[in-house]
Amino acid sequence: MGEIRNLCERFRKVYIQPHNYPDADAIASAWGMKKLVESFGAEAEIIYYGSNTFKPNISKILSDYRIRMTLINEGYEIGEEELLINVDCQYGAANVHKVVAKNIAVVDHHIKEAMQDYIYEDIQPRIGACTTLVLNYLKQFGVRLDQPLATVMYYGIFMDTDMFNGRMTTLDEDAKKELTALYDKNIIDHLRLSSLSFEDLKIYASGILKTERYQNIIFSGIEECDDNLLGHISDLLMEIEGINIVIAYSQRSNGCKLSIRSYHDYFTAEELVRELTDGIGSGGGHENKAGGYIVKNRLEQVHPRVSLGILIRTKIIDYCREVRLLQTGKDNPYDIFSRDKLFRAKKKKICLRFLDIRDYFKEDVAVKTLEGTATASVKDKVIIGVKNDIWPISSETFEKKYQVVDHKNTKCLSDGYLDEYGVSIQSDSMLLRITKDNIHEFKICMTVEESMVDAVKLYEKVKVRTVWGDFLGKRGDYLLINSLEDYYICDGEIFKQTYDKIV
Ligand SMILES: [Mn+2]
Repeated sequence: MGEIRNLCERFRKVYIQPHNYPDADAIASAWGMKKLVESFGAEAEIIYYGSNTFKPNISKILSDYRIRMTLINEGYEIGEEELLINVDCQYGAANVHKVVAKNIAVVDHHIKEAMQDYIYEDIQPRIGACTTLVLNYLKQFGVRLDQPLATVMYYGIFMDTDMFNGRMTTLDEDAKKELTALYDKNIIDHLRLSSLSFEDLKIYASGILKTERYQNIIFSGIEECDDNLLGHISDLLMEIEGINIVIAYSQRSNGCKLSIRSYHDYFTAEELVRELTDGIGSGGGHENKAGGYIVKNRLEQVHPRVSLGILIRTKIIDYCREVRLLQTGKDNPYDIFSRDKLFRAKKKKICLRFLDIRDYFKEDVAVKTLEGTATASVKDKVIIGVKNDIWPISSETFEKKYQVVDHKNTKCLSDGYLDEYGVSIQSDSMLLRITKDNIHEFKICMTVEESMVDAVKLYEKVKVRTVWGDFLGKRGDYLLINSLEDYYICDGEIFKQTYDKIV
């Protein structure tokens, strides 16, 4: 992340370009990026392609806060000593006008499109709003957030995450929390209460009429509409008696926007959106609400000649039929998986970072990976694994499975795997973020040799309900069994790195 500063300082001028017809997230990202670049002492200008008339809420932001953006035409060119930063989009993609430029950087939260040689790139498709990424840069470089910037950024995240409901990661949650302390509530209330136009009402009505029901699930394909309108529709459909899953989707020029609700006993909205976007888009969210995007090009490559509506229906219905639910302490995995599939596995001697929650917190905490949250108390410890994976463990179990290593310089498997956004542990009053930059400060433990488990490779999706929460295993993951009360899912790749099969 540090290199963005060196980069900006190398150029005479920096142009910041969001996607065409910029929305709230694009504008907030561009404006935040402009302040960042200016804080490095470089000159910055926001350029965009589209129209000079905007929806009322966007117009209000631009005029109230005097955000200057230059409308550009076809064939716009910047110099060789100048830098172009595309935000909330990727150079060469269909939704952004191609500026003739030699030096290109990208900060975006969509799935990576073209293999392009950027001199700097930060593409994080899991993150709900590009604004969240930009906010992290501002924080990292100590740029002071004034109320106008905080308000615009808050609104950017609000709009891009289906009103904080869909596609939120813990990083977006943290950003929201931080901006809430600074923003102008009156402006946000005003914007919130003017996000629909009178014409939207017709789309709303026709969307509701065009729903289809399959048992407990509702599908609704809606014509092109505002993202937040889609959220309103799925919220309303969720209130229908007997329905506990809503899948609402709306076509866009280069894809399809998804808004999902689930109050199903064990399918979360988040896992449904992941299932739908797997390989063809991106998505995220929470237990009850999630959002995502299917990219048209990907869809046509992976599922040629299939109508989107049919694909969505089949995927969801099949998924709800296929997943097997296991509850620790109740379901016996030895009865469910055939004996010849089970094998013994021994934990490799590996070193991982860990921490005692009580060293950092005085109260219960939420242990957050970008993908989900577990809760733990001050008496527990937290192990920092690989691939942004962390989990709480009771001190009792810790004693049995790990031993503390005193040498600060021991090589740890945890160290190379966190990204710059990392993971976090949070209580009501405090936030501890663990990233690749501070991982070395944490204590080290080593797995003890005797740690053996029974394991089975999964060929179907399995969801395990444990005391810590629900965990979903996909094909290729492993179910590891300590006892009938204690079994859990282990990611396929992590299993290979941390266990040896005993033959
Ligand atoms: Mn965006």
